[in-house]
Amino acid sequence: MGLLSSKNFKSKQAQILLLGLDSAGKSTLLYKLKLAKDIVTIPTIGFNVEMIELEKNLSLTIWDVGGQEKMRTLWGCYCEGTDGLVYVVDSTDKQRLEDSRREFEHILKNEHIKNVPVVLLANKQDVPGALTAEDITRMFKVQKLCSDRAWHVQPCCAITGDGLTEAFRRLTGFVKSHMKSRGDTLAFFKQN
Ligand code: G3D
Ligand code: MG
Repeated sequence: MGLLSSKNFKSKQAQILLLGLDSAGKSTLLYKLKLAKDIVTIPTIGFNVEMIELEKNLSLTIWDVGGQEKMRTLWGCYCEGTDGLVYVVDSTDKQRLEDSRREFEHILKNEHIKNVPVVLLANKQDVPGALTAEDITRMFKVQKLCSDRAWHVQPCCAITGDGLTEAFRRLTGFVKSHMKSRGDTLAFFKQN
């Protein structure tokens, strides 16, 4: 059993897009959540997909899309039908921080994820000198870029799992509200 239960009850499905530059720690955290153990990751070619049940009535299908330069051009193709975005940042990779920020800004402009909630993970907090969640929030201009949606920046360590449960619980809360408000809007349009 993982940190979070992965049993598949009859429940609502939410599609979660897990993005970030290559080596940010996406696959490590996905399997930490799923299996609660460390695994040796290999660079993701294409994508990994896992289903995780956080709460009885909502299961998350998490799409872990490769972050190498070539794959980034395809991120937009995975956006349709997304209910939540998790964006992972390697808080120690100061050289590529601007690349990561630029990709983040770019993906937020995708029409399919307009208003979709975002959880940004400031990963690798176990490494001395890592930028803090506050640093990342400021450098990524999250407040400004995400002013049209619910967002949260979470410090974490994908290897130990620290911060992951909290991050995904926040995400679940956001996603439920988002799905509900979208459902309410759809119901409104059906009625009128
Ligand atoms: P990706 O899926 O985003 O491309 P991976 O990234 O999950 O494959 O991780 C890339 C490397 O970062 C891996 O190391 C992994 O162990 C390491 N990593 C992931 N999360 C953390 C973390 O929180 N802390 C530290 N210190 N390392 C982390 P290797 O050496 O296998 O390349
Ligand atoms: Mg990977």
